[in-house]
Amino acid sequence: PRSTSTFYERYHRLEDIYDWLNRTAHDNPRTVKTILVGSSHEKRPLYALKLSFSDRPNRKAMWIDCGIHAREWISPAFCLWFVHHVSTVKVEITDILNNMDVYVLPVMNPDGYKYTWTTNRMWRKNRAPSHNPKCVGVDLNRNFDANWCTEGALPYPCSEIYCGAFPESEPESRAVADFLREHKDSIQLYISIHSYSQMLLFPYSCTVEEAGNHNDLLEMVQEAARKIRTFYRSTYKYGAGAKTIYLAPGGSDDWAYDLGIKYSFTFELQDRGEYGFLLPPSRIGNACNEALTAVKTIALKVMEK
Ligand code: ING
Ligand code: ZN
Repeated sequence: PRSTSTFYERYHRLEDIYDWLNRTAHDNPRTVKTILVGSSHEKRPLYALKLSFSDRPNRKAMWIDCGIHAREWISPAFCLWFVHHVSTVKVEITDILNNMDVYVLPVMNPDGYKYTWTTNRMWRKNRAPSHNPKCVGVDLNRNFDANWCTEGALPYPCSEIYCGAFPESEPESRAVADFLREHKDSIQLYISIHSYSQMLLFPYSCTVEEAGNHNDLLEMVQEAARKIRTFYRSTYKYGAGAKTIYLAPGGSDDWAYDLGIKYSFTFELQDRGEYGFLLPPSRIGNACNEALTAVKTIALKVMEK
């Protein structure tokens, strides 16, 4: 086995991810652009990359966000892995990029991510203060306007699943929601990357009701899970969020779905609990390749629709 790991097989502190963003845009001026979509509670910029192999305006597009939850380090690692994979041009991904632009937000919760490197590795929420100085942070994946703050979220700032004062109360979730609203006519596919538990989820998580195109969505994740099993011998569960993982209102994928992005997913990457959020760097490559297989499989199926 190789003893050295590449940049993409390591976890990176926030400053290094910002440097990487700049470098990536600078080194690929024709295909990669940085977009400032907003800023965090502590005023850190939220940068997305737009990957495009064409100058035609109003192209179809997909959106991927990572790092909504601070401690899920494999998630930003995947966004970097994905951008690297796309910009070093592999065959199937070219088919996808020839048909759609891709927006990638590598760290949706930079304040929380920073905090996991400096202070508390297991931090989940953002870093917004509340009226109680002991209780900090809103769960950004409970802050979207999808059955907001009903069962599966809590209205208490001390809770790990605090929904915030009102839907989109947080600058991080509002920035993403604003961007998706502005681009909803072009964006056909939304994917949010989390960990852990190896699941490919789709709406709804905020209710046990079935989405209108449930069978389409099911077929897509089923095929993706099948490919992951074949190529990597890993098992991924799949299905509607509420029935596969747990009831959880205010999630980004449910909100994006109701906005009109009818192919909307949340992936839970490795592992199934052995290391949990502390997935060793030696597993980054495998975890990211599995997720990449799922993204490609689903994007190709969306293109056929
Ligand atoms: N899981 C997600 C969470 O926010 C989820 C599950 C998916 C909730 C889709 C809502 C919508 O709890 C993790 N690991 O964060
Ligand atoms: Zn998460």
